[in-house]
Amino acid sequence: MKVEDLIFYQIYPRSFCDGNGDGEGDIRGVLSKVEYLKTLGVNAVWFSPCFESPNKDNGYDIADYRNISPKFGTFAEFENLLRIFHENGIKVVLDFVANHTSTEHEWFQKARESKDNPYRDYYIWRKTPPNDWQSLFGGSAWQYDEKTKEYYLHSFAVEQADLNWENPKVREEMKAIVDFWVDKGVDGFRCDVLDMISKDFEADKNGNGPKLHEYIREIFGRQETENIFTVGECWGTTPENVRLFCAPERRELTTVFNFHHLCVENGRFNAGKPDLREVLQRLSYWQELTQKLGLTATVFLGNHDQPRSVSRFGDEKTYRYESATALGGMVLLHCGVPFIYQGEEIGMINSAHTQISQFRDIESLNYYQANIDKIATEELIKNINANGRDNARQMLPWNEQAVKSWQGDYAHRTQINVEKDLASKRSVFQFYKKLIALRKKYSCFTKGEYRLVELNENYYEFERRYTGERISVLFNFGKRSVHPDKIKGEILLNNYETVAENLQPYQLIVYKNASR
Ligand code: ISL
Repeated sequence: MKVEDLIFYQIYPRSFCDGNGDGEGDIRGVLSKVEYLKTLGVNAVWFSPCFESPNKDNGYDIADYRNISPKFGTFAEFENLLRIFHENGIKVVLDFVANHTSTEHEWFQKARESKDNPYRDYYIWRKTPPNDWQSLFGGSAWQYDEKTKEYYLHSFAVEQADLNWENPKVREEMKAIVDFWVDKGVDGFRCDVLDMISKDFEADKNGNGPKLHEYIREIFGRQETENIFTVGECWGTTPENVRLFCAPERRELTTVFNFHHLCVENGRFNAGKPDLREVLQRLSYWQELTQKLGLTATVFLGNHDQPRSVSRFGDEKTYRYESATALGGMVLLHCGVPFIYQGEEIGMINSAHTQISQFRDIESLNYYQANIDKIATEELIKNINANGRDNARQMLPWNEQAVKSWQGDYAHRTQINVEKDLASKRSVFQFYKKLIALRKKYSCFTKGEYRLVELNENYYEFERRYTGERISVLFNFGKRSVHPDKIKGEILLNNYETVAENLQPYQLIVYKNASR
């Protein structure tokens, strides 16, 4: 399968489907939903980490890279899952967490035993903190370790120690892990915070260091990894380093997740509504740029770290169906590899918690603790409800029956669940299915050129062209109706039943060979 034909669906294993009723997702659950994924039409799945982990950061703190978490299932069950996915034409991409391990990983357990332990240099130790780097989850990134009286670096939780990629042994270990899974038959990797593996102490930067590209080539530029798909999670992307990561002749990555279009809020926990126009403007900029450079882009509006896109960019109250479907159109009709995050296909919205005890995520809990004396509790809860990572981690509601869940049950379950959506006349799932079918039918979506036609306060129009095909996508992203110039053409898709003179709130229309 060619890269441009891939249509991804991200599964967050702990919250996708619980097959044994213990309140956590598992392989049995995933396998019961293969038909669901096939019906939707996706042909690739990215699994967030499903390895052994104490779950301080939900699996992003890996204790054993070669073992499946017993909560998720056995190794044999995983191999079976892989086989079944492949038989059904679905590629499987795993999460590769290369910047850090859990402090429960045996490398770290040994490293912390003594300064001369052979594993000591697998991590980054200093007598005193050499800088004031902060953990992305709050507080200093340097943690004092009593036993050997030195500090180790942890860019995330205290229990996630950063690996020392300067050490060739670490790079050998990482290559062996990649090869282990490639040998098992997985089709690729999503690489967690990949741009952080090379540090730059001199320039005082915890990432994008001078050896970054060299390290990536060392791992993924080999014959063993020639045919796999790789996507690097890279927050600090610039047009120049995106070219370096993705130019095929450099043998680094297939593509990257860059986050410019999602960094539109003023600060991490700001409850204000972001400006969708700004999001689309940035998305459009990166579309044009990757196209100009001949690189593969990714397109996504959510993942397991982001609030629900409908709540964030759409209107979850009055126009949930319209905004969910139109945002789906933004993900599936642009240029590059689309990633649907679980639950988007039924228009899931943010949860509305009222108490801090309902949140689970370490980032949100740390934010709460750090601000409890400065900001009123209601305000803190409002901010976490709007921006916290638990929003994306609610158990996917398959039907309206309440379930036991490590997250607590989804607050909107009776209004929003798969069964109800599928039975509805206004089914978000059915619209996603149509979007995917459209993407598969017209090569201009997979191979075609992207051209921005118009972007103003609440109206976005772009065109995709390939040989004789020309398709226009019109999106009114405001709550007012807008009146684009009269347009004629064959309507391929419309998230309203009618086409009035004005585009209705969150209306998305796709025209073939439109003319004015
Ligand atoms: O989630 C965030 C807020 O939007 C980020 O700060 C996040 O930590 C960053 O996107 C890096 O994410 C990745 O690495 C983390 C892990 O917690 C995230 O779930 C993962 O996607 C550490 O492994």
